[in-house]
Amino acid sequence: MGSVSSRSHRVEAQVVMMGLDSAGKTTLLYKLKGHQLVDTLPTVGFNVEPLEAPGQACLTLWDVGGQSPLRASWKDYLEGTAVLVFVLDSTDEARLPEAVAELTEVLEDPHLDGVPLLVLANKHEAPHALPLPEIRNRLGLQRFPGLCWQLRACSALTGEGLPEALGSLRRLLSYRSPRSLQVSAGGGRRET
Ligand SMILES: Nc1nc2c(ncn2[C@@H]2O[C@H](COP(=O)(O)OP(=O)(O)OP(=O)(O)O)[C@@H](O)[C@H]2O)c(=O)[nH]1
Ligand SMILES: [Mg+2]
Repeated sequence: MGSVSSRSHRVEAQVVMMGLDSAGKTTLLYKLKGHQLVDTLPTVGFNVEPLEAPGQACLTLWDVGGQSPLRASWKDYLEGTAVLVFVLDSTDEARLPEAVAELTEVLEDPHLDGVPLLVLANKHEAPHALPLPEIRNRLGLQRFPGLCWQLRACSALTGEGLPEALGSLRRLLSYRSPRSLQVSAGGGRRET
């Protein structure tokens, strides 16, 4: 994978999307691309698409399959990552601990040193979705004091929350320099 480069105010960045199988990553990718909603199949390997995002970023969005046997290869996608997007299924309380454990393992990879994290609590339109504050508590991301992160609720099905998620992505892309960061009350870090 290529690395982030900045050319006359335009940022080209690799954004890698991970999460347990069935969290909704491929559905999100298609929705963000403006495609018709289609029935997805579990992703074997990855999908990759260029993505026009608000601001001056030109993103390449990687959607990496989340089935259990595929997770060992997640580390192969991390080099050159500008922002990690971790997608959760907000309706799957039973597998939330598994998702947190997988996220924790990914965050320990040295390729993610200084790389911001966007957690998307997907399927939030569902009536039995876990509330965002509960997801925030159960993520326990304060265990990673140097980590710059944001949590957003969204629905790949309805599109709810996706403009805000893209806004967060844009902000996180600009938070890459550790010297420009400070701890914010919201749990993550923000630009000075
Ligand atoms: N209710 C609801 N269902 C969703 C949403 N996003 C995805 N789904 C459904 O969740 C199922 C899995 O979606 P995928 O996009 O294939 O999940 P994935 O994360 O790509 O799964 P893997 O490729 O196996 O890692 C599909 O039936 C989707 O229709 C959402 O926002 N709300
Ligand atoms: Mg998929």
